[in-house]
Amino acid sequence: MGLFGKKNKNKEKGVPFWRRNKQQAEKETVLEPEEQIAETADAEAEEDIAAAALNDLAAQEQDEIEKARLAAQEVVEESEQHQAAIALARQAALEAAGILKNEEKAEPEEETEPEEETEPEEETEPEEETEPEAEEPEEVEPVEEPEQEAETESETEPAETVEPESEEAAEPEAELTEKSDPEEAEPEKKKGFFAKIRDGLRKTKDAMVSRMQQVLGGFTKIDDDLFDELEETMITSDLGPETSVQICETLRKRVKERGVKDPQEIMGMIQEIIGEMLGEDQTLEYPTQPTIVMVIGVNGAGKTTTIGKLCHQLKGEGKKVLVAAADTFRAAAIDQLEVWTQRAGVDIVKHAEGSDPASVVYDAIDAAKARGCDVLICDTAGRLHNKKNLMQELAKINRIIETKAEGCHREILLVLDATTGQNAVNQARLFQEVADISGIVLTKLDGTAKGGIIVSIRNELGIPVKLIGVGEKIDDLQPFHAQDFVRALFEPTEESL
Ligand SMILES: Nc1nc2c(ncn2[C@@H]2O[C@H](COP(=O)(O)OP(=O)(O)OP(=O)(O)O)[C@@H](O)[C@H]2O)c(=O)[nH]1
Ligand SMILES: [Mg+2]
Repeated sequence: MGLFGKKNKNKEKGVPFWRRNKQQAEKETVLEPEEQIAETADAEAEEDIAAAALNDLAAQEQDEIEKARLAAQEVVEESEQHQAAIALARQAALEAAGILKNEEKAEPEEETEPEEETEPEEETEPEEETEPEAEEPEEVEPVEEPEQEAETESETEPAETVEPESEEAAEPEAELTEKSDPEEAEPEKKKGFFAKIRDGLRKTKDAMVSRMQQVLGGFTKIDDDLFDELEETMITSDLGPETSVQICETLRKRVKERGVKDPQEIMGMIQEIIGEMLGEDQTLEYPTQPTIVMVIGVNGAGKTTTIGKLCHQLKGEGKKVLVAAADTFRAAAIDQLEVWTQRAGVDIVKHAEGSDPASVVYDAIDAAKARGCDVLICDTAGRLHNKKNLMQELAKINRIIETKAEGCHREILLVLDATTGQNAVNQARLFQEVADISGIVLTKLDGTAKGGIIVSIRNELGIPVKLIGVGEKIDDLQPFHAQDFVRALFEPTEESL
């Protein structure tokens, strides 16, 4: 008997529910054993069926879940395999292009982006600004004992943190010495100044001068089309629109004045005009003791490397050099600079990472004076995205230099990466607004076809290019000589050295 049958039977009674229930209960207690057994068996069978159905459902669900899990796992594995394949392919491509090394080096620079995090430190600057002397006693003590200071600093700095950096950085140096030690070293030296620039500018020559020559080779007479094509070639070879237009205007005038008819004469005239645009050479000067050289520029432009090279150069000239590690923001920046100073054999003044850059400069000026240094070179943190920070930091360092090194000759060198082409010119414009730039160091000329920006920097911004970087080695920094630059670009490659 089912459940519904029981209910119906109870309703037929027509008595109050409590009595009905009671009667039913009594009745059930007096059921015949067979009847009772049958009813229990029915109920159990139904329960068994329901339980089996539930079990089936659960098993199915379990199967589906397992299937979905396996499918998801396959997708993940496939994607991992793809990622690994992509990474391998990328690495192979980079190695083939020979740029993996550079990219690896660039990584830490990218990491420096969260410089804005350092803002809080800058917020604390005002207090220090007003009382820079407060820091002086602690810092000045070692300055009076110059040799000790350098030692103390290197002692306080955990050697372990320096080692990895120096190992990494030392690698290229080892490579360099390997390259420069053997017989190759001699021809390398004999190659000389000019040949090095010429080698460094090879790509720029191909992109700029060779293309201009191609244009001129396509004309038998000088007309507007020739000037138009020349102008276009100049613009696309990183001379910049403004400078290209100016060069072509002057060229038109001179062609007319001199009655030039042969397109082949044009090349010499362009060389002449560019040479004039570059103006007189201006080199770094060190008239006071100390002379203070502040090195600024965006991340990765080559500031620290340039400082290392410059130290080496100045040391070679017998000058006493001190370096201030005023890039206290980027992780490992101080260690990187220290490796360069060790290579060059010059002293460094450094504080802990994250400390106030102006106070490093403050101490370094004291140290430079106390040690009778000829040149104090200050490394600074790369800045671009945050003009306000840049202004604040540079202004503060400037104030320190003005008060602490009054009367000392100052050079503010803006380091620009030539591979960034016209962007470098824009950077120079930005920095010009916040600093009194006395010269430009154009780095990485060796790896770029965009060397033409030297002309637009000089012509459009009026800032002289004082130094050029033509490689990563310690002796790959050269004073900029406009005429050498022009010759290296325009004169035939076959020219004897
Ligand atoms: N090929 C070439 N590479 C250069 C030259 N100058 C610098 N580099 C490389 O450019 C990279 C960045 O140089 P850094 O000196 O660290 O640049 P930075 O401006 O100090 O960078 P931040 O400290 O991050 O602001 C390094 O890998 C250097 O080896 C150069 O003249 N030629
Ligand atoms: Mg640096």
